[in-house]
Amino acid sequence: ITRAPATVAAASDAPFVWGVSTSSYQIEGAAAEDGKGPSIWDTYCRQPGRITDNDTGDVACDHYHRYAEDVALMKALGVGAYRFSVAWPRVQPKGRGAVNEAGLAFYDRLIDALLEARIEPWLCLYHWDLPQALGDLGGWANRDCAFWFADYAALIARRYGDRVKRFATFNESSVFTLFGFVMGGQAPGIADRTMFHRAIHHVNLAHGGAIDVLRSLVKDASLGIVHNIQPSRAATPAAEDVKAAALFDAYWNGAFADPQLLGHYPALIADLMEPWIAAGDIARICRPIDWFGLNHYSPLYMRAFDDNPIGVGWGAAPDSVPRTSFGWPIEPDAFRDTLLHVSKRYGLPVYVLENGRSNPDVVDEKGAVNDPDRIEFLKSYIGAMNQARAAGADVRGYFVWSLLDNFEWSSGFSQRFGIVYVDYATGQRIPKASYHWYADLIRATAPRPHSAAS
Ligand code: GBH
Repeated sequence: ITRAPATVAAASDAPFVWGVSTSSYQIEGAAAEDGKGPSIWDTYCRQPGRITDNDTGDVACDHYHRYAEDVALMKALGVGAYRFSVAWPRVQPKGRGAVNEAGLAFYDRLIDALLEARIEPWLCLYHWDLPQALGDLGGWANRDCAFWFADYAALIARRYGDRVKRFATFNESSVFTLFGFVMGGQAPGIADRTMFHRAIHHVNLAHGGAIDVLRSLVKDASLGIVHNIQPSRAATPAAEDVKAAALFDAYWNGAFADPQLLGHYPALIADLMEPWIAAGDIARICRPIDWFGLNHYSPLYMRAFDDNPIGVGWGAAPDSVPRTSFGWPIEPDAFRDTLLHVSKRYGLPVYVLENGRSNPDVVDEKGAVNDPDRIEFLKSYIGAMNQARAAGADVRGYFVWSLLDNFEWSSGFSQRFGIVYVDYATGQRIPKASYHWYADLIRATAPRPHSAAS
């Protein structure tokens, strides 16, 4: 059989991994089932007006009950890996103390099904659904949270470390701290600069502590962190906007990755962080890890803005830049540049753990979902990734966000990011055209170990 030539040339002999990503609160549902405790997102969604149409993740994709079908979809897709997150309050309802066996058993079933399908599980410990009981104690603004997180990491390591080797500590720490404590739009939804700075530091401590725990408890562990790195550009040439974009860059791109991997806070925020740093903290935070997980969608356009705790707000991209239906700029060149930047700055193998776009997808008369815009987007971004690889970026994998349409945080179910359509009324899954396109790409580029020998 001859296929179109692979669009991906291997930059090295290391096998390149194709995957898909999801997160617990966005797909699982079963928000109060089998002993799961509430998370700060369960609480936040119940505050009227926070979420588009006042949607919640109570049911979402019902993945908690339909995980076997979702694993079958991934198997047919041909992905080698699946990144998911564990809902901390599902396995430890109050975030510390008693564990919930029924919740732990769910991830056993999921992991076993993945292994059976020969899909490598990539387990992320934290994708934003903090147990509400810890939120009540100040959440990430409370330094103790870092140590509760280490205990949770130990629970996960002991339970799944025989079968799971790939672990990430946090997904997009800059996003959940900035949106949660500064910009608005995410739980806990408190605008407070001091809490924000404390949260940054405590998440960093939690990361370092969890890395140590995972390293000591999991044999042959491969450990990483997931950051959303986006160039922060000034929305206008005005000096105050240029300054605002630089400050935002320090928070968004540097406040976590730099201390974790380089051992210091970015210069622009070092003085602000100083009051929260205790002796020995930087050494606790900066622990050796094995890879850098990169989420990337678009560059940022920022401006000076008086009315929030850091004085930086959202600007707009130039009119000439095309956008998704979510309004996000489509700029694959920025992705290429970001991959080169991250690879060089941190010197780690890079895995793209999220990339994709939302689209107003609909089911047509034939029951199919055609999403040519998403295919175009994925083509151009994967093309940009390959340019970065050809230019020397050590990129080892690419995961589409997302396997399924899902609960898009403050936008509720109004934004569809899946390569599989979900009918929320019935739970029915319909693979979109982009799913079939991605399956073909994977088939055309995956290493075929058996054919080489003959
Ligand atoms: C990720 O966050 C999350 O990890 C995931 O849970 C989420 O579902 C997914 O992406 C899709 O949103 O208006 O042009 O300035 C993404 C964080 C932060 C990315 C804001 C885009 C600005 C777009 N996003 N960002 S723009």
